[in-house]
Amino acid sequence: MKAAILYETNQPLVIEEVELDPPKKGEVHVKIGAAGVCRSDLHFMHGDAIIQTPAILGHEGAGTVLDVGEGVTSVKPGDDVILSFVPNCGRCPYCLSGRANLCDLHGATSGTLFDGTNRLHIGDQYITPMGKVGCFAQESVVPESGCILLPKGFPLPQAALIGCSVTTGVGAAMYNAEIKPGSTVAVFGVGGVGLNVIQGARLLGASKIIAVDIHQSKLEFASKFGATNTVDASSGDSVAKVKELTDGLGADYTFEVFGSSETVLNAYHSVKKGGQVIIVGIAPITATAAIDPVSLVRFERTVKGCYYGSAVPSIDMPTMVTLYKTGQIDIDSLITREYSLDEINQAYKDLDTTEIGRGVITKF
Ligand code: CND
Ligand code: ZN
Repeated sequence: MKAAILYETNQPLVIEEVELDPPKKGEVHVKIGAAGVCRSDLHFMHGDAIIQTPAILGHEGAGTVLDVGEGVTSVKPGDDVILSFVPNCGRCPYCLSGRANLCDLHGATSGTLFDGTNRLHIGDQYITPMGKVGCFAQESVVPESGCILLPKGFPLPQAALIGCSVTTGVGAAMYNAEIKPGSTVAVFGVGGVGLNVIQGARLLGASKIIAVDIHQSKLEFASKFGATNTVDASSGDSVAKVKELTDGLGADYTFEVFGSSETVLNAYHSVKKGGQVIIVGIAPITATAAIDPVSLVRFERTVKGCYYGSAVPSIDMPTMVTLYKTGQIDIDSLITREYSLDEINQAYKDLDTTEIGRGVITKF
């Protein structure tokens, strides 16, 4: 089958034929139908995050089950599924305490499937599937717990986005921050994930939702998803502007959804006393952010990390499906560009420019 392979950082992905072994016990063979263009993949391409190469990136995907390994009971050939990039073991302390997004076994076996081996190779050379998904490919073999069953006929591009940006963004507002109705929110970075934080905040009844970005086109687009105010961070002091829009207090909740020291600090300094700062963006591995402990204490601020929307994929992704089907979240308008797998390098160039919304690979 055909896949886009990362051999070296800062080099284009290479489209190549790859061998995919059949699913083993507890695994599922999926034909990829759609794969979202998320910034997390770009971090690996730039060397801002580390993955064993060669690797197949792509963690925001959906597809159709082709075949199942021994013991698989929750899906069968022909079923459409969302792929979770944190398949979970169901037995570790995190899974057992309702925090499947932090599954220990998933972390301990990162770079391989749960049994420590890989199904992807070119000859003797094994290839790493990002997040046990690796959906920048025609097919993938994933753990059963990485397959979230979809209702019949659900569109796969929209399903793919539920596989990361929707659950990550809406989940950050809903499950991590648990935004209270009437409160004020500022979102730093309104790309694919940030727009979903905005629609999550709107859904939970935030009274003011301030979109902060460096591109005017992105700020205008954010209004479609519920942003009530915008701050252009490309000029001037975005912290001062957020404060001005919140009666000098700062917002009740600020979300960092780009991934840099600068935006983390801006989100921190824009939150009001007693407020919450939720960090969603993945900063480069070498990044640090110097937060002064005195303001943390005296202003009783809370800084929280949020991975995968603090969601339990098997329970909360079906909730996202329902929110979409009932018109409470808009995924259709998020999808602004469609590509073929062959165009993947262009798709990532577009992500890094002023293009609004989310790109999705729909032709493999
Ligand atoms: P995308 O590139 O679509 O959005 C990032 C946005 O940030 C863009 O609109 C930029 O213009 C904007 N931006 C850049 N610099 C600034 C700045 N100084 N101030 C304000 N805005 C700025 O990326 P994405 O939405 O796909 O991903 C966003 C981050 O979220 C990224 O770091 C990604 O790796 C991370 C993420 C995290 C998780 C998780 O589980 N926590 C899951 N998926 C993605
Ligand atoms: Zn993502």
